[in-house]
Amino acid sequence: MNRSRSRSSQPPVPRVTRSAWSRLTEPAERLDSGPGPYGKQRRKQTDSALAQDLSQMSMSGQDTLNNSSPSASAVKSSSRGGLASVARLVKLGRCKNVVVVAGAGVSTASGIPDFRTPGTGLYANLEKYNIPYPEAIFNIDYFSNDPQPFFSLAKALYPGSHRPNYIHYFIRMLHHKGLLLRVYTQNIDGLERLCGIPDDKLVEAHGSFATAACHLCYTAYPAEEAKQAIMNDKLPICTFCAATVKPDVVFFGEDLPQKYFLNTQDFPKADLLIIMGTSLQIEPFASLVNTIRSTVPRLLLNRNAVGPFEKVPLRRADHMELGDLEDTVRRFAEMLGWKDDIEELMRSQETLSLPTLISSPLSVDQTSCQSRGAPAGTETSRSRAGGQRGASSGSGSEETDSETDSKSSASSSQST
Ligand code: CNA
Repeated sequence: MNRSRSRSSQPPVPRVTRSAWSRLTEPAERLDSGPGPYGKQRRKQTDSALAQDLSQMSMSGQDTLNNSSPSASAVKSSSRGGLASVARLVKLGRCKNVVVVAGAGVSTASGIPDFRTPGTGLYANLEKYNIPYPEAIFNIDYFSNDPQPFFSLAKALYPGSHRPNYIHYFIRMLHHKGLLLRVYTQNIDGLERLCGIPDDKLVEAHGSFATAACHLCYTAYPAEEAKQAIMNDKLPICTFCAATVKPDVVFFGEDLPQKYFLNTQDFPKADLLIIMGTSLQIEPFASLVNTIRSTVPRLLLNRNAVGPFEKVPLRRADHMELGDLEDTVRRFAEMLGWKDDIEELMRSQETLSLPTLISSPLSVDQTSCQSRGAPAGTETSRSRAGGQRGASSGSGSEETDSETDSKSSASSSQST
């Protein structure tokens, strides 16, 4: 992706840069991370404070996992029926413009570790990358100086070795039912595309591996060639200026893709916001959830309370369901009466579309075992969730659900 060139050929848009923030900051203050004098000041502080932020974040991450603390149990008890209440609203036809905000927790059931889960998160396992602090691996200035840590990590994250899980297909079912206005994902694993969510319904806010460009002059570079170089421990080099090429994953200090700005149209229109598997610690993405109208229900599905859901009492339209995301989403699907539909959708995608995108597909039953780490050959009651597997590239399904074609094309005309 050539962000510089796209800026010159298109109408100017506000510049929003990805940054990390301290969870000790109040949500209202977080809005200052965008353009403007306060945002500028925060951005200046951010890089120099990254190392300090790290200790603040890991401390608070452990706090929120500790459900025995008074605040955690108070928050949990105020979730007002969570799933069931929201399922009722959906069934009553009150939610027809659903926005989903997703994070790395959506893909852990596919075998991809998140960032901050203690023990298994990537940040807890970074010694091997030889970096001074975890965020350095996604810091553009650090990359400019030494791209090796990111490339080592990229080898594990490149799309093609993992497959979508039940949660991805639940999001696609929202689209299939004509209810999905947009999914905003921070994930860079491409699994939303791979499960068949059409491009016009998807905002990959932190970029993806689907394109690549020089990190200095932004000259586009063939993504497949970049992948081959990185996989073979070689540096992809810009043919124009000889600087290092990187996949168009958004680093701290880089602009978010222009498509991200669809949020200014979508969030005022939304009638339900579902927040899934994110710690809401990366700005400006985290503040998106605060831009929805206060009367619109927000549903948090996560292992622990995050962002505005850490406050007691919850906002009156807020609901949350804490626990394993895949379990929660399966229960939600059952309440909605979508269980069979999702299984059918998964079956058809796994047998018809995925094999053309990923080599040597597993059978549906094999994938359900893999996704939860069950021993080989063990049948589980869970249906057809995806899992980790060896594979080649996966660029995403072209398939669009026919019954929502009209809605898709209507919204794609808004897309940039
Ligand atoms: P994060 O900060 O690691 O937070 C993940 C959140 O999900 C945490 O609150 C976890 O408790 C929760 N979680 C994890 N697994 C589960 C589960 N099984 N059930 C319920 N909750 C769960 O990740 P964020 O997405 O908030 O941070 C944003 C970063 C992470 C983005 O910039 C991504 O690029 C980056 N990332 C992406 C991937 C990916 O593409 N799959 C993987 C790792 C990191």
